[in-house]
Amino acid sequence: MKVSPNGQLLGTVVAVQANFYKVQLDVGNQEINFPLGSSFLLCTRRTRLKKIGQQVMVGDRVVIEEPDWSGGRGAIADVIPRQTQLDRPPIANTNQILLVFAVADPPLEPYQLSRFLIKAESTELDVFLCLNKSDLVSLEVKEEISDRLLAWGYQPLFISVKNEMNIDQVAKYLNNKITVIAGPSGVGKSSLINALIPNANLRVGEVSGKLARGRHTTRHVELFELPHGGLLADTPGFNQPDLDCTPEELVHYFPEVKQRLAVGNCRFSDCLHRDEPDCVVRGDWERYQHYLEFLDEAIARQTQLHQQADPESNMKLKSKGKGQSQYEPKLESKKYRRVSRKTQLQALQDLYQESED
Ligand SMILES: Nc1nc2c(ncn2[C@@H]2O[C@H](COP(=O)(O)OP(=O)(O)OP(=O)(O)O)[C@@H](O)[C@H]2O)c(=O)[nH]1
Ligand SMILES: [Mg+2]
Ligand SMILES: [Zn+2]
Repeated sequence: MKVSPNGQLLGTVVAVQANFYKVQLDVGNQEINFPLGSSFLLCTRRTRLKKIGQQVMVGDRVVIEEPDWSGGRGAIADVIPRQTQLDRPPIANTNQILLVFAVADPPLEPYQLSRFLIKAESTELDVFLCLNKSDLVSLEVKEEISDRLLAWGYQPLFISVKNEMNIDQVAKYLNNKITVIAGPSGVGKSSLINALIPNANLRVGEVSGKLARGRHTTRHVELFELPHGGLLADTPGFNQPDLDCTPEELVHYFPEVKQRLAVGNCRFSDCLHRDEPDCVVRGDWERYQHYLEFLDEAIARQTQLHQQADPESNMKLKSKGKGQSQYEPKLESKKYRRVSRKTQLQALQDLYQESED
């Protein structure tokens, strides 16, 4: 059992059930004998924390007092400041996103993959792409996919849960991190977690995202402990995540554009990379069409938001013909409001919300 330098007992909240917090204690060298044979304590939250409005969420690092080893109980006395925070699902201290797609069954759809990648990148957490069901396609097909994604700025890891291919590589990547899995329905997310964590026992082969549709209940979130350290959360699959970044932010979520912007600048600092002169982003790269489509969405959403918030909007939608429209400011000052990191993390939260709505 690891005890902090000043003698505190530390752990991580892995599940919240009513007013109880399941806390996994840090494993260290100072042994404390667990009569129950597990390193979990079921904890309550100290009144002091309630008084100061300190919430405790899954993923929180906490200080435990008054452990009752025989009863497996304890009390959370303090919450260590969070590194990151997602509200949907509520998970603190997430380090990275493991995006899982399948090479077949369901078929790999570039547009859908692109959407998930943009959504994941917009959280600003690290993104790692795994392509499952490699057992279903030939080496040539894998090479084709690999070349294509490399041009997008990604190096996917081909895996097969069925053939136990590269599962150890995934495990290595997850080591000692808090990871959230995302991806469409049926690609094998739950199967992968079961392969990584034999006692997770997640249900496989059901369309899990559909079950919660139409309800706004917060999904039960649980972090599963990886055999060699680290925690992993499953999410229900869904097929079309909403993008909610601003038009100006969007381009930054394309790694292949970062390369272009590293060697040159557009003439206008507020270039949206459509038909502006001297634009270094517009051009012959595969996902440019995706960019344009997502941009239209981002513009339409922003316009709608502003109209809702302020009927006498300071923004106006200007039609550019051919079904295109451009969002133009009447007042310069409001256009470039900084978007906080928290707002950006909201994007990942929406990954989950959509499966619940
Ligand atoms: N051929 C093949 N099938 C697989 C592989 N991994 C998983 N499957 C199958 O794919 C189906 C869907 O797997 P799940 O793990 O339930 O998929 P999921 O991503 O959790 O789906 P949702 O919970 O709906 O989001 C199941 O029938 C699995 O047996 C694989 O590597 N190869
Ligand atoms: Mg599942
Ligand atoms: Zn440009």
